[in-house]
Amino acid sequence: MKAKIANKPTYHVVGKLNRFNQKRTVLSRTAWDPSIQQLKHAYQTARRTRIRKKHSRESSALRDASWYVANTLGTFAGFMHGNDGLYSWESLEEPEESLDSNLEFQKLQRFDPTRMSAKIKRVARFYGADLIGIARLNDFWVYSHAYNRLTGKNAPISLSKQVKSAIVMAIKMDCDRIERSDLEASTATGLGYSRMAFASSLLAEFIRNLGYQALPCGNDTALSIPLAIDAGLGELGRNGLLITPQFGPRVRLCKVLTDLPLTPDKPISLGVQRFCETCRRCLENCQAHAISENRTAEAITASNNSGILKWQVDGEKCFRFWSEKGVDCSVCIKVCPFNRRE
Ligand code: B12
Ligand code: SF4
Ligand code: SF4
Repeated sequence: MKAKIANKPTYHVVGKLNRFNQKRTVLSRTAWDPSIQQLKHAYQTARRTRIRKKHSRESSALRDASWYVANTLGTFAGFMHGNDGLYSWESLEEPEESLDSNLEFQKLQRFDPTRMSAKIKRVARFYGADLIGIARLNDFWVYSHAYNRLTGKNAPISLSKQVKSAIVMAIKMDCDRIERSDLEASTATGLGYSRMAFASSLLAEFIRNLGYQALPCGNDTALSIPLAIDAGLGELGRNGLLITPQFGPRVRLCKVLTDLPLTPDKPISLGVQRFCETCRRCLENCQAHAISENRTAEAITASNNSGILKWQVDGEKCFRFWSEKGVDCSVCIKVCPFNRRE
């Protein structure tokens, strides 16, 4: 399907929007909500028993290693509250080792934001992003609070008013692995997460070296899908995921929030929403029955955002299904007809 430039994003805001508290996501609830905590324990048990028995030692080793950067320097395991590890909002380099010791003083001046935007995209691609778009940052997509799963701290997020742009990057996932077993799909997912931490932290450091603020973000700090739609990377599908013209939903998303003056991209229209009305493949293939038949702007679980007309996904059912298998799932990516072979 051909992408057309649209004057405004194709999603429908029909109710009152409130910034979402990260504490309400299913992943955060694994730390404080007893009903979801149980699922986390079941997940770990199934992982130790079912997955280890079903798959070879090499397959498990490959899968676990692909998550290594994400789970360590990428702070995914347990933290995911932002501003930590490779996702730190300040450079981790010692001041005397960084390119310039007084960046504020040496801020790059007098440049054309449109040219700079093109440059940023080339740099992001060089660091490993497959698709890059720039959006004017809509505060509604920034979490109201960050949640630290290890400490239980739920601190308000307040960004500098100068941080006006989101550079959104899509990292494609391996097509063959997404199509094979759940463990192989999780290997592709893990590599995507590790590449996210790499690409976003390097791009942020590049921008800091020009003298500007840059906040690299993975799953933390803001909702990636609406940001990606605003940045012209694709549209929302029935499966609750961003559908890109190039790879369909087979991408991971990360972003860098910055005060570097940039020119935003226009959103695009692919006709996804109309296509999804009749397609229903994700709905029919999701064994957890987590994908909705009809669109609504109401939340269907404690972990949904209300106010936007969309096919809601029941994240509790989705995560319950993972916990039974002991591994995450990518079936709603695999079966989507927009997920084409390259
Ligand atoms: C928590 C989470 C989950 C939870 C479920 C969400 C929940 N309710 O808690 C669990 C762990 C179950 C999960 C499952 C999956 N996830 Co997930 N998840 C997230 C995470 C970390 C936070 C999202 C969130 O806060 N959701 C809570 C509320 C807001 O959920 P919601 O109301 O249902 O809204 C969803 C969508 O409607 C959309 N959305 C929210 N607000 C708005 C506003 C507008 C205007 C629009 C258009 C859309 C939109 O984003 C939300 C995604 O959960 C994001 C990263 C991020 N920061 O965005 C990744 C993320 C959305 N997941 C992703 C993926 C790929 C998956 C899985 C396929 C697993 C996998 N193999 O990776 C499944 C798919 C499930 C599905 N069909 O949606 C990708 C999506 C990439 C893409 N192509 O869009 C993301 C961006 C992670 C990443 N790094 O790339 N996920
Ligand atoms: S990840 Fe699997 S369980 Fe979750 S919504 Fe997609 S198909 Fe259903
Ligand atoms: S599988 Fe079909 S219904 Fe589901 S998101 Fe893809 S195109 Fe839409």
